[in-house]
Amino acid sequence: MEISKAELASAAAATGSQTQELMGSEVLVKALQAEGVKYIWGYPGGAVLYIYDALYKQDTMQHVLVRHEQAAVHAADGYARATGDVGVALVTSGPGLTNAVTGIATAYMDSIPMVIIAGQVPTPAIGQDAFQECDTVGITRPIVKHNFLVKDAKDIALTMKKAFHIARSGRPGPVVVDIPKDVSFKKVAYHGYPEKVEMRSYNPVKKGHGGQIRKALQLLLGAKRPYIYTGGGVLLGNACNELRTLVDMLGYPVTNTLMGLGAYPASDRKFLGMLGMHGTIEANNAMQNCDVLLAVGARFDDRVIGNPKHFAQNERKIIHVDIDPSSISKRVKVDIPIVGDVKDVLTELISMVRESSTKPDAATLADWWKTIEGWRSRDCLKYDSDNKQVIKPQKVVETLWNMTKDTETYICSDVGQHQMWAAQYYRFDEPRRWINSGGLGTMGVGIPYAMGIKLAKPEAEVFTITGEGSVQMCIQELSTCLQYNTPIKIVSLNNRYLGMVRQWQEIEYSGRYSHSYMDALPNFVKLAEAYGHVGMLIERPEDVEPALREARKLKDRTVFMDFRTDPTENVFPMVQAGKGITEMLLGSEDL
Ligand SMILES: Cc1cc2nc3c(=O)[nH]c(=O)nc-3n(C[C@H](O)[C@H](O)[C@H](O)COP(=O)(O)OP(=O)(O)OC[C@H]3O[C@@H](n4cnc5c(N)ncnc54)[C@H](O)[C@@H]3O)c2cc1C
Ligand SMILES: Cc1ncc(C[n+]2csc(CCOP(=O)(O)OP(=O)(O)O)c2C)c(N)n1
Ligand SMILES: [Mg+2]
Repeated sequence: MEISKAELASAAAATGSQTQELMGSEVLVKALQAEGVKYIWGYPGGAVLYIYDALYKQDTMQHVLVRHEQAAVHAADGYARATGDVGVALVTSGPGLTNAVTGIATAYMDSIPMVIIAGQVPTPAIGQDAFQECDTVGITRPIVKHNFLVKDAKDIALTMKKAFHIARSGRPGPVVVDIPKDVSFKKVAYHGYPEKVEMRSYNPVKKGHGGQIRKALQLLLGAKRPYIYTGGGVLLGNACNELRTLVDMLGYPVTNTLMGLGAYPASDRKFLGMLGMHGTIEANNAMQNCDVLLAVGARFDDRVIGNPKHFAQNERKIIHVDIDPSSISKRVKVDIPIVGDVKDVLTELISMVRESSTKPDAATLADWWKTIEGWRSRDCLKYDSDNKQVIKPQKVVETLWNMTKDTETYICSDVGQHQMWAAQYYRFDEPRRWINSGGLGTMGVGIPYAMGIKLAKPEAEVFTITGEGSVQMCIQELSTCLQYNTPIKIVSLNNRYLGMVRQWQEIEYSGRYSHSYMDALPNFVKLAEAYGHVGMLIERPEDVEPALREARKLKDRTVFMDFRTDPTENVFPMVQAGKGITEMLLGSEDL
């Protein structure tokens, strides 16, 4: 649904100062309108019926009725990741909320700005084991940035203002607002949406400490083997241009985490690829062997540094820029902490580099690059790309990349081997085009992420790279895709295995494939057709490109492509559990 400017203006007028007598649910709708919300993904139930009634009476926001609350949160989360706006989901009390928990935890682990509105039983019934009651605040406390239980309708407007502010400021994250049914029903005087919000105990720092940034500059300019390691924080803080400028000025090598892909253009020579468990040799070796590491909006995840003792064997000075002080020195000891917003800090660093009379030593840097090029020449992502017998999963991703690299394309993924191949073989040159679950690693996000994004970006092509295991976890959303005309393209790398589990069992459990083979898979072509979409079965390597081309031509249709891929293919490089990041398996010859 296209929302006209006039409609948006009328929503904004909701912030006017005239006092109105409104129900709590109507105040909630005004608050959402004033926050500029365009889409809400949700599912109704008894506790939210007044809210749904208020939604019925407005037409500036589109509500999307999903088929499972988990998908409502994932879709709103995907929308938030692609646009940078706060994603909004609405669920009922009890099972509605518990179904949403996986989605909330997924967003929390990746620091995604969201507001989740949950219905609650009426206030007098709370604690009475009422029908569809659950302790929403208690259940969600460990997986939210913050949560609220609104006990009085007069508090709704300010609570919503706080919820949006908390969700999008500082280190972003999901905020749950729990609204009892009587609160949504009660009438209150509405004086307009608050313009400002102040919370004494919540004041995230934006500007980094000038002295610390200067110290960082000195370290960086004096480095012999510098390395810039960046993560999801650069995307969340919209600082990709600043990162690019800094890297160009310094000429230093740069890497991204899985969550940071696209923060720096992958096709640039200074980019060494993703680092970590399935990172490239050059990215991991540079991480281990650098003497000055600039970490920007990245949190030294266990999948990135491998065995911490091995990581600590090499001495290096670490500068860590992060908006969340609790992220700093959490997993590794940092020499120069800089708490602040990545955009502000990089802007200041750039102007200091510009003004500085010291420049990086060209000869030393050239030596470092020579070492790196030596690592890069191993070409660790090489695979059997000419195989004519069986479809190699990497080939599907690479073909897709070649076809779509010059168009506005969003690539979502589920979780498993296919996710890693997508990260390794699709080269992300633009920010916010790679949408996946990193921290929680939630199977099932793929379809909801894609449909959330397609609604916001109707002109863009939206693909989900998935596996036959993951895709079944939210497959019911194919129905939502039809209802709301969000034509997405599903690239299923069907290896008939819970491949990532099978890979671990092959490597770490001596080939004891305990419950990782998926027998009795559905006929995905017929399934897609049953949902009103197009299904394709692709079994031969020579059919990969024509199938993708055909699917892209069907612009207005959701297409499910069931690629039968090599069931025994593994993701390499791989750092095994307990190993250091340079102790990589590079291929089956290492097993
Ligand atoms: C199967 C599987 C395999 C994986 N393998 C890998 C792998 O090989 N390599 C890899 O990298 N990951 C891998 N991951 C992902 C991994 O689990 C983590 O999710 C990821 O490494 C974390 O990325 P990040 O450090 O960029 O942090 P994020 O989770 O993106 O956190 C962002 C950081 O930036 C900070 N921040 C946010 N906003 C700002 C701002 N405005 N200014 C400053 N700071 C800000 C936050 O406080 C936080 O510390 C894998 C996941 C799965 C499911
Ligand atoms: C909800 C959930 N359950 C279990 C897991 C553990 N897990 C990680 S990858 C994986 C296998 C995924 O299989 P599939 O979707 O077919 O992808 P493949 O690895 O074969 O590409 C499993 C079970 C998970 N990440 N999420
Ligand atoms: Mg599989």
